Amino acid sequence: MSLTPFSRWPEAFTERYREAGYWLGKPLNHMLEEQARSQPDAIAVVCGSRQLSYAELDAASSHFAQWLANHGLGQGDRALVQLGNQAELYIVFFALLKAGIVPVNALFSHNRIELRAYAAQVRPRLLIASRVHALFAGDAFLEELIELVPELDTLLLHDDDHPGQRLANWFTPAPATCAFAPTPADEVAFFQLSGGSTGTPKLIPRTHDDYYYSVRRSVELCGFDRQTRYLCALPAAHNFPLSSPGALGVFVAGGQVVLAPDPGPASCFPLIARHRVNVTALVPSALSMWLQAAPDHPDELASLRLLQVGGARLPEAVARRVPQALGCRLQQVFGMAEGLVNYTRLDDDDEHTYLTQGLPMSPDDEVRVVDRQGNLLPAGQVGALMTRGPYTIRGYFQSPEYNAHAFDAEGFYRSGDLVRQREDGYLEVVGRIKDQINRGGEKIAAEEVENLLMAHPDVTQAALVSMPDAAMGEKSCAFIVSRDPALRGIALRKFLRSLGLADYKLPDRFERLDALPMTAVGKVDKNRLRHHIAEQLTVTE
Ligand code: OOB
Repeated sequence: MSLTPFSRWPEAFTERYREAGYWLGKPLNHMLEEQARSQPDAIAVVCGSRQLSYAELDAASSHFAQWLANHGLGQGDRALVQLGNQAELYIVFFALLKAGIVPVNALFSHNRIELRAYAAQVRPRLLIASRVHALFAGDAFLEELIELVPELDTLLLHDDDHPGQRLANWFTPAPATCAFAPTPADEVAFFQLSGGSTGTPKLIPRTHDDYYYSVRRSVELCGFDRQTRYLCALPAAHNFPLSSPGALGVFVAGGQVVLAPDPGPASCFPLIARHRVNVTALVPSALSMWLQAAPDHPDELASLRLLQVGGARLPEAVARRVPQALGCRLQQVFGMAEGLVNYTRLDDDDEHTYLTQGLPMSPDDEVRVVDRQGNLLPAGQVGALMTRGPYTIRGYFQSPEYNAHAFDAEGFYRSGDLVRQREDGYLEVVGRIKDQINRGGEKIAAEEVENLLMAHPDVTQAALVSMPDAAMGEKSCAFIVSRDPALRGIALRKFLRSLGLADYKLPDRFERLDALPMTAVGKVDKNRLRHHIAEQLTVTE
């Protein structure tokens, strides 16, 4: 059975990262086993009225791993998982790691198009999904997936209304008939999802070694310990609440994860008060909602000590309001599922905390800021960010052509962000060159939506650009050239929905043009389109 292929780090780097103590040669489930040994009865996860101790989380995931092994699944197999913010997500994640099965954790907001794209790439033998999700309420989409991936032979559906299909049934002891083991630590453990800028979403292979290091280093920098009570309010499978330091950081430190169904104040504030939560992570658009709601809830946030904000640009004025309004410290986090994560440090002065997006977390993170020709720029100048290091991938999964320009010959990843690096190494994110919309932290690849719009029989040209939005930071606007003068935005939204595109990728606004403006080199002039819509918004406001 062959393991999941990926672009490895060259030998010299591998040796260096091992010698430096970054890569331990231990699988990610090691963190859980350590806690189950040293403090079995401590609460690891709180989810609604349920609580799971470390011993319970460890046992449930081992039982499920055994069940999977008994069913002939193990090393070399891959799984497609779609679960929301619930304890099962962690049990399933650790079970798959223990059994050596490599999962893709799709977001709960993902729809047919995204799941089909992931399934087509990883060819899963196992699907774990929820009947609560509209996609899996009936069997039509399951059949579609099986047609696409005939090797998909084990389907586990989480359904609280039907006891036979409760995932919990697989978390109870199974007869130990088959052996199971995680993949070797320097092999792929699971896939992260990229925001991407291309037609099909790219998958990010993360090894145990690199991911475990990024989590341990994050824990160190963010001061997580056994007293940490972390509210997971963002989608739990996303890299930020999973690993920066996120839930895995809490498990490394031996603290407690409290799951929230969504990041809204109405869900989160009562949970913070009830479980005396002291740290959480938000995207800037959620923070704005919290700042609005906080004055009406003076006591509920009393336990909060640290608020991490990242995923999208945080305006300085909003950043500065955090301590007063929420009674806690702010930490800015600028990260990417491909690897590199930057943090402002807990003892940074106001200038760094409010004006920068932090410093790379590892001494071995290599950062370059380059001009259009790829020349290195001196500190203080704005350019494109490139990076490599002990937890930054060397290539996307099975994408040789795309990798050829996403990575340079020395293995540096081109993140597509425009940054300024200060003399002291701190980064400021000032913009982006990748063709992406960052809608309140959710990333939309322009090309993916444009291709789908062009599939409409009456659309001849389409361009998706960002437009400013007070609540979300950015929203998306689709410029359309159509042969049918009566074609409406509402019909196009309906069309995209019928294709099965995730809701957050549906354009927020449509504009009709007779032709798209072009640049001198014959590309669609998106700068002009962005200016056009921004101006129109100022006029109408
Ligand atoms: C996080 O990861 P992704 O993969 O969803 O998105 C990465 C991209 C970055 O390349 C950048 O364009 C943007 O999101 N971004 C920020 C930012 N943090 C991320 N832009 C401005 N300011 C920030 N603070 O978003 C992610 C992964 C781990 C930790 C935190 C965020």
